Amino acid sequence: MDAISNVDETTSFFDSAPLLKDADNISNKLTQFIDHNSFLSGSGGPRRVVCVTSGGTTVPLEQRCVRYIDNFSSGHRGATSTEYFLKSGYSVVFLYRRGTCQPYCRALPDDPLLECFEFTDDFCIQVQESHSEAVKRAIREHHATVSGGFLLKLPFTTIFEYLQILRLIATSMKIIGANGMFYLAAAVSDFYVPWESMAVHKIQSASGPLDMRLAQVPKMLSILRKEWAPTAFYVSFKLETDKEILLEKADTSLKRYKMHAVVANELSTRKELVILVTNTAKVSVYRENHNSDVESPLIKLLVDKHSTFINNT
Ligand code: 9Z3
Repeated sequence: MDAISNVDETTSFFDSAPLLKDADNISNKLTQFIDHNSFLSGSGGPRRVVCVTSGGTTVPLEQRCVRYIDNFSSGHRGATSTEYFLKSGYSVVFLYRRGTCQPYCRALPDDPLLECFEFTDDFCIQVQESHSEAVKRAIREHHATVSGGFLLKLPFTTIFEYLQILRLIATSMKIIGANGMFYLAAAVSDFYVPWESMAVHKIQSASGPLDMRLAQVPKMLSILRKEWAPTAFYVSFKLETDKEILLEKADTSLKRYKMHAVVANELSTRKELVILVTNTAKVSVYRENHNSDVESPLIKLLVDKHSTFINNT
């Protein structure tokens, strides 16, 4: 696709998207967050900020949405990576799908409120001994990062919300230049139903089989990289289920969108192995053992690459 038609498609995507509720509030939070962090110093320079995207976007089929198409992602990668970035001295804007995995909550059971707490009488609710270490750690670390102004969490559900918020984040991160990083782990829809051609009410099954045409989501990676925040460091993800095509697709993505790195992963092994693809090498990154996270060595490598990028800029 040529550059002009991508710009046109992007403009029409945003013009026809439903208005983002809370846009002013999100913008204010972002401005405050970036202002606060640009006065802080990190290891050997200004504090770095990374935007971590996490979870899958939905594509509604009706304006008063009953049904939608979803993209697979538990949010584990984004939440875990956020913890490692924070540990490495970054501040994080965490753009996540509502209801998916959250930083510092990985060690908690699925329903922490009901499974971690018990009440002995009507005046006393307490944490069960077996969960107390995990609950303390989650609350302590989460509280420290949020109250220190190092973690800003912004939720999305639909592709429309995701891209509108991503644009707000990118425009506010523009001023921090090379100290900014985008780590795009969210699973983003490739196809969508344009808002103006979408059924308003619940589609009726009595009308027979459903026949619908989906439009292609404009290649936002390209606009993000070139227009919204052109001086930042970019890491995108490539997910495939067929490992024969994974590296070739990652390489194409690296070149087409001028990414600084692409993390290639296969669905079934994504927690054990990722391949970091850059212009100079393809490096396999493994988790150390069953109890460790592949994100630990991955973020270490990316932090180093980001440092080199900053020094060369
Ligand atoms: C990824 O590849 C992530 O690593 C996973 C993480 C979604 C596999 P989980 O959230 O899984 O821990 O369960 N994210 C990117 C997926 C994606 O849709 N990439 C697009 C593509 O491959 C490019 S934006 O075409």
